[in-house]
Amino acid sequence: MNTVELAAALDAAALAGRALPGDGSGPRDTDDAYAVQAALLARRLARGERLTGFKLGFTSLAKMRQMGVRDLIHGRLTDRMEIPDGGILDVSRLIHPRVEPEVAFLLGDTLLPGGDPMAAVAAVAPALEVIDSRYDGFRFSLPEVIADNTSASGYAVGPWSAPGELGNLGVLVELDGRLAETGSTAAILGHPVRALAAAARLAGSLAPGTVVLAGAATAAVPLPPGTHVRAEVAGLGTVRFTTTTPEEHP
Ligand code: OOG
Ligand code: MG
Repeated sequence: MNTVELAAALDAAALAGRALPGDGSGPRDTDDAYAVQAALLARRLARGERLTGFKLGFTSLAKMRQMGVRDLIHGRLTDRMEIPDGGILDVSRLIHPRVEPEVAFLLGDTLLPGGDPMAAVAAVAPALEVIDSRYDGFRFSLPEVIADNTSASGYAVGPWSAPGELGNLGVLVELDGRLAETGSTAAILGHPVRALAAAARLAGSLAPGTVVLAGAATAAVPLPPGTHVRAEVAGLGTVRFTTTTPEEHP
């Protein structure tokens, strides 16, 4: 398949909630893969979605180990992917969603490569990312996951606060009040600010108002229907949402 066909196939899989086989018919290399990702986002923007953010993936060893992939990847966030803090996530059209705890940065100024990336940051917040690979069994090559907008599906951001120390904050995720994963923001490239610097380098420039997700601090957790999810980042606060139950699905 060529770039346009691959983007269309990934888009259709996401809309239908049906996985594609990771059968090697995907993009050949990472350049190819980012071209597919761009074509996929262009389709969605043409349908009325609006870009809201930039995300990094595989910034922690926990995630690299879980997925068997070693390189930093990046994707885009849109307004349609926003989950209100304390709100409901409709999981009826998701394939095999997982959730992971993250740190979010809100840019107050243009973020450019070089210099102190925190100078561009207006606020920070605890965040939850929902990922849902459009590839069967969450198994993919590096080019495939890049083309698939790095498995991005949704994100919730907790209360924004003025940036303070971020280097080694305790992180936890609970499902229905049961502890599912614990970690530290130090798992994110040693310090989440390094993820921000990487975002600047990879994006070239990011506009004020952009949300940057630094990447998961722990492995991702399977996200069933009818579940209350809560993440806490020590010193930053809490973010939560609830997934719909099968009875609520049409
Ligand atoms: C890719 C997404 C990785 C992260 O935070 O590391 C990611 C995947 O795990 O399918 O979002
Ligand atoms: Mg993530």
